[in-house]
Amino acid sequence: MEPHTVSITREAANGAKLTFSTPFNVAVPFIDRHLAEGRSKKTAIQTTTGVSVSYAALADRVNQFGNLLKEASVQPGHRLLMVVKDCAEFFYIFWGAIKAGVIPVPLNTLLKAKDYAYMIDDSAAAGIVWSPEYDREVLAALEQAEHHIANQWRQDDVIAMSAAANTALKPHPASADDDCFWLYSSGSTGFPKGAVHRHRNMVVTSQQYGVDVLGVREDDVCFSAAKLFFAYGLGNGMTFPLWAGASTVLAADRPTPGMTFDVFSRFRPTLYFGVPTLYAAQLAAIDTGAACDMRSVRWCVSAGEALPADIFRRWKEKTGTTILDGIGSTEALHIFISNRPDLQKPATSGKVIPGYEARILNEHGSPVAKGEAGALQIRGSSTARIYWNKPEKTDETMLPEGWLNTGDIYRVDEDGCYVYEGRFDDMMKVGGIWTSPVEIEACLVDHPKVLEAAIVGRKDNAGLVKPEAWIIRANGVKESDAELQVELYDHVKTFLAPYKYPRWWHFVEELPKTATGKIQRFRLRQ
Ligand code: 3UK
Repeated sequence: MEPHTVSITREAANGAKLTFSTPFNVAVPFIDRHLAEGRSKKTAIQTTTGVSVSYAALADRVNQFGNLLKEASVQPGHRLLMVVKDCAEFFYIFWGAIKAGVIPVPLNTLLKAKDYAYMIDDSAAAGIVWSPEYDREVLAALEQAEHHIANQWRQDDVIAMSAAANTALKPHPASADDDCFWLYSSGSTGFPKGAVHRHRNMVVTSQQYGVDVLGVREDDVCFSAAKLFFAYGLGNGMTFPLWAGASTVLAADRPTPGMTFDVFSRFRPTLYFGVPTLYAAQLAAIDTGAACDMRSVRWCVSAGEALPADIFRRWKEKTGTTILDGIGSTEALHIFISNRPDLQKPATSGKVIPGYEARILNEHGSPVAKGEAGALQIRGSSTARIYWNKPEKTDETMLPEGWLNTGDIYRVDEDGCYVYEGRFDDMMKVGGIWTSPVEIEACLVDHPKVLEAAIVGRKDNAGLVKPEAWIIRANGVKESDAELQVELYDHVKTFLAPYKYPRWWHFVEELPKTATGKIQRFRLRQ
């Protein structure tokens, strides 16, 4: 095989079989291949701020950024943290790093200084790039962290510097199984875990889900409301279109109904990727008269949390398009069980995607009886190798023989469709993003007027989970419930990512506890 290539053969039952050359650097098939295949002039990226980037320009900018890393002595295997908004430069930085053998680590741009400080220390990164929008939290994190990052680059400066670099770069001779990039996943204790992904993993998800399930093709225009720093957005908005030689539309601003409707009419995307909370907000906007023209869209996709059947039906009725719900995870990189263009069952996650296997186990580790709920494990060739520096968490999640413990409770219904039944831990998905009750509780208890706090997930009117707070006031606190609520709301908004604030507040005299003093969240939920 030619270096840095993938061969795809078909197996009737198992979908595509992928074989990788040695050496293999995944930047070559995702970026450089398109020049050899005649797509130099084709638009790879459009942005809502009017930027348009061809495949040829993309390849040049990727090489320049890779060369800049070499000039700065960032070595193969070193980590490069990215706190970068959705923009063309995200691609140059991410792929330039990979091509040079450096490990890019895109971080959630909604986080706060203490979160970034943790990741700086955990990754011991050699470099960090951030968009100017995140100056405040990133600069504070660089102050707080113990690890000193040698290369601290504001996005605009480093991109300007790289414009002087050579536009030719030899790919670092990695192999398909080598570490390629990381994505942090939130832990139930509030400490994020860096999932270490290999060079082959983005090829596997782009082919097995992107091409073989969704049917992404060269003339598609992808638009992901979920940002690139999520595994979901990274696939939707970057690797799927690049794999197919298609194009993507990037928007840096917050995904609101207005912003997305504007993108639909200006850019005419053919594939749209959202999360249930946004579909619910878009439907509410349509109900109050907002114009949403979806005629260009072939399929809509939903992931991150379960899509309520009611949203599926109303969306189809109001927009004429179908939402394909699928479950994916940061650890699996993308969707592994999904509804499909030729099979949709609302209120289920659909069926296992060819190329993945799934099993549902009971508390003794044996397969459950037909139709019973249990622990969902999956196996496939896109799953993360380990969590960085977390051997115990790795052992709980990355199991022998390639099985991945999802932490989800699932059952299989009479049609063979997978039905989501909840989580084993107390983790919640809020707007499709992991939220730890422990982290919100710790933040509330830090406030001098709070003695104890408990957070549970509660469903709102659309059937989507949001945090609900139960608070015991500290001794002598005189404020009314309403006054205290405002104060605590401001406190949480200051110290935690914006989606983590409680939507309902209760001030109580005591909290239900176990004999060992652990809060019984399940009793508060009832
Ligand atoms: C939950 C779902 C029911 C489930 C993701 C698509 O969400 C993604 O990754 P995360 O690491 O979270 C994974 C967890 O989220 N979940 C996701 N999708 C669904 N539950 N129905 C769904 N459709 O608990 C899962 O374990 O943030 C989604 C692609 C890539 C992703 N990383």
